[in-house]
Amino acid sequence: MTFLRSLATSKGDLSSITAPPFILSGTSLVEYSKFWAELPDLFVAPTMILDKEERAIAVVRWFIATLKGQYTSRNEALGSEKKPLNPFLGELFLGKWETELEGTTILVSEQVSHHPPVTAYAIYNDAYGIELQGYNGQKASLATTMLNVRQVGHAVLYIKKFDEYYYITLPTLHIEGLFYGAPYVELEQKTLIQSSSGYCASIEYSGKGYFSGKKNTFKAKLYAPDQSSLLYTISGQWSGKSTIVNEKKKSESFFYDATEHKVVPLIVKPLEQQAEYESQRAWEKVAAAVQVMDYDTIHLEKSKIENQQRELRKKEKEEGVKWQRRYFELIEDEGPLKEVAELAGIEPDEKVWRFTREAFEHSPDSKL
Ligand code: 0T9
Repeated sequence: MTFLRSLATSKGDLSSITAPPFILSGTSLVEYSKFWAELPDLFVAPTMILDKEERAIAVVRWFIATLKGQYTSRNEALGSEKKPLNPFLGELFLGKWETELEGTTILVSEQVSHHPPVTAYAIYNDAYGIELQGYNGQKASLATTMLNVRQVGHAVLYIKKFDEYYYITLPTLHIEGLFYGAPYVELEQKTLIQSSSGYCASIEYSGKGYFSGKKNTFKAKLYAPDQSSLLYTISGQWSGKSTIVNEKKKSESFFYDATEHKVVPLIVKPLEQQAEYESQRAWEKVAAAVQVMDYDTIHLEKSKIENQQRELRKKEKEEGVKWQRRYFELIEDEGPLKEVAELAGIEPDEKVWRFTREAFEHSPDSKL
């Protein structure tokens, strides 16, 4: 009851929710950025496709493939969705994927705002010349049986070889199963993937019994530049199988099977080599206490971090300085991206968080 009441009074700020111990996770939300590239082969695949249209399809395939990790991995690993730790300002999560064919793919994720919480990230593979960056926050509201979560922010995929951008909006989601103490995520509404090449994909989501009787359902439409014609329709389950229909030829073929793809684990430095502001090191004691459900220790160790943060903010105020983000900056979106967003009728954010790669590379943090 306390939990449901705290949900009701959270005023859209999910970080303020007091969840019962069994629903707590020892993982910080800053880690969730890794779900964008746990399938490095699909992440770099578009860089090898010369045809624009085929390339746009490969981008949609990679995007669809990320959803299972993003939205069902906690259920699979822990039995239900868990409440992540609320990252502190400046918290970092760094890592890399090393695979035989794709080489090194790097992840830099940083908590760039605490009130409201915003996480920014960059993921790049130089061998293939591809980079994803983005930022996200959440706005929640409680309905009768579920928690609705709107995502703020967007992601941008850049392919160097073709100097091509893909502007990706984030789906709205809701949490079901709250009353049974077994929460899980379902996606709703849509994602737009607008390419600077003109191609645009609109992906619509639904749960049980909307398009079909199945959970995690989607229907994606890929349009030619200027939305002049519908080229492909892709449908199925993002956590399962999907097929693609060529609208001109009216032929159907296999698109993706999420159950057949194995995620590549991210390599994170051992805790003793991490800086104190790196997520897993900073939350080590809290995470250990969550493991054994020692509520007192969870509370105690969390409070230590919170108090430390309060001290920092106080000091900044006294000295009249602002917290310096480590590797991202908030800038006005005047570049080519603004136009890409407008192609799809997306109202771009006035200011956007962008990765400052030089700053990262000049720091010891880049030694992964
Ligand atoms: C970005 C993702 C996001 C973060 C999570 C809503 C949620 C926090 C945000 C949107 C990632 O790219 C994708 C996946 C899952 C999202 C989380 C699911 C969830 O429940 C939490 C919120 C904060 C809660 O934990 C609410 C508490 C409780 C009702 C659920 C256990």
